[in-house]
Amino acid sequence: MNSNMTRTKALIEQMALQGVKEWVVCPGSRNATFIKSLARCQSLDIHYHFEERSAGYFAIGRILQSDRPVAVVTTSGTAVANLFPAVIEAHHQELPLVVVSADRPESYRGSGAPQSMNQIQIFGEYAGETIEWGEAVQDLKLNLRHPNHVNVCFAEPLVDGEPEVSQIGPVKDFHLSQQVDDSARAEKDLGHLGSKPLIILSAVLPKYREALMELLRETQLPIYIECGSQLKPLEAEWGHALQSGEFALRHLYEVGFFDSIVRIGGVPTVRFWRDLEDLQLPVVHFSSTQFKGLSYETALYSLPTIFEAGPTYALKTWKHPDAELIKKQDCALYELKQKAINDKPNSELALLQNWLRLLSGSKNQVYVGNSLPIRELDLLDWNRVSVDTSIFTQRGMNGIDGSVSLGAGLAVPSKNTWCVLGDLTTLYDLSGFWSIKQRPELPLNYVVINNGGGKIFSRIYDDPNFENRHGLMFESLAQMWGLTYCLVRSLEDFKNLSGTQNLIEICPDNRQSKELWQTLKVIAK
Ligand SMILES: Cc1ncc(C[n+]2csc(CCOP(=O)(O)OP(=O)(O)O)c2C)c(N)n1
Repeated sequence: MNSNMTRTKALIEQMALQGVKEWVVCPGSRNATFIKSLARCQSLDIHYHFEERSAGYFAIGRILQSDRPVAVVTTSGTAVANLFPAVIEAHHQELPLVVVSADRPESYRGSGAPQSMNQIQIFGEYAGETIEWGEAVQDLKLNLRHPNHVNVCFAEPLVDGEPEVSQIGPVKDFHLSQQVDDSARAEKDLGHLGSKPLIILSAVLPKYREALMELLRETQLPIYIECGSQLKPLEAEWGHALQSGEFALRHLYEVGFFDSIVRIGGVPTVRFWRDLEDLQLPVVHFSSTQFKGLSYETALYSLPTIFEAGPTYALKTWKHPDAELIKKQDCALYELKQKAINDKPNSELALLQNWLRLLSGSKNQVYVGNSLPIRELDLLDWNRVSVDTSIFTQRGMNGIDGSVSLGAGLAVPSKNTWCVLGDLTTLYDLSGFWSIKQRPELPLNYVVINNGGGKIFSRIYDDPNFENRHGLMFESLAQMWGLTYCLVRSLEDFKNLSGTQNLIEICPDNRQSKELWQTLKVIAK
């Protein structure tokens, strides 16, 4: 029988063969052999966390940044269950999150013994079949287009020898990618769309960005680009990229400028995407995941299918009859929007617009959280910041959980990372700040838009019970975690920024924000 230490070593080595270079360790006793062994692996990157929910989202941030699988190892019991939200998020973004859960021996299951429960298939359909790492050393087969769950039972004594892993061979190179689908059928489906399609561009994997830029430079179709697409047109390059932002899409539809959609990338954020459920416009997807993000019948193809001759030709040669008119209308809406924002200088949108202007250099990256921040960025001139500024989002489940951690996971030494989050979103993941304590040298800023609760709901319901209103301020939070604090109530306050790791609390004038939303609604009528 192999010792606990030998089985642990074998699993770490097998994971490295599949491309796992980074581990997030959430220590307990049951996973003691991992803690001992991983500490000896010089060629692996190890992070430590005490809270599994945050650790899971931190790992997602690392996956998005590194384009590689990342493992989280936990002790037994509820520790494993706390990874559920991150597993669901990774499932919907098709990210290779690998959960390794230590377990008590099988005979304990259902006995009610401390920290023992049935961990097999705990994540249901979201992590495929649980891989049971048994007594004999096996070949490990992960499916890296999905989250994976590996469960390892350990009998006592848990640490039954010296850690055997001192060196792991070269970790396998790994890049996320997709297969090509039937391109002739995709070309045919494009042909069946209406005569005036709109392209909606959402998140795309880094490996496809360049080729997609190339293709879209030549299309004559109007393109709505989401801030999280990671693609930025240079102004002169893409004449057909809409500038006016998400608030104008419904208007452009209603005046008859498009009658169908070509979606490229992840499931879009834009409000108009939800409107499609009523409008039932025909859609052809070139998707980065298996998800359509719509409940009605539409045609779905993998993203690389768009680069096959048929679909590429169709998109490059399609003449949109209203191309020039759209451009004119889009410019007019853009000007009206800018004027409305400038008229309310202390509104949430105007303050965010000023923050965007701080990103003029090339050494920045942004993570934008759900609720209003992502909608607001989509409305602003995010595409005018430097072309090198990547914008990341968390669009699998549109959750407000785990965002502090995910942003910390994205941080790198070579770029200034900015995480733009709502106040409740920040409060949701307070333990997420633990991750930055381990990496105090990384340039990282949390921009917390404190509008006193879940203000997105005030745009839908006239009822404060939805909002969890509060009067909390974030200065003492910054102090607790050693972040430099800066309070922003007006444009001038941005001048007070300093420090390597900052918490910038933006307190907008809620009355101005509300009036601005009303004005924008009128403009887009
Ligand atoms: C995990 C999770 N719980 C609840 C929700 C529902 N929800 C959507 S937005 C929101 C409020 C967010 O408030 P805040 O972070 O302050 O941002 P704001 O709305 O003010 O922009 C809530 C609770 C969700 N999306 N995800």
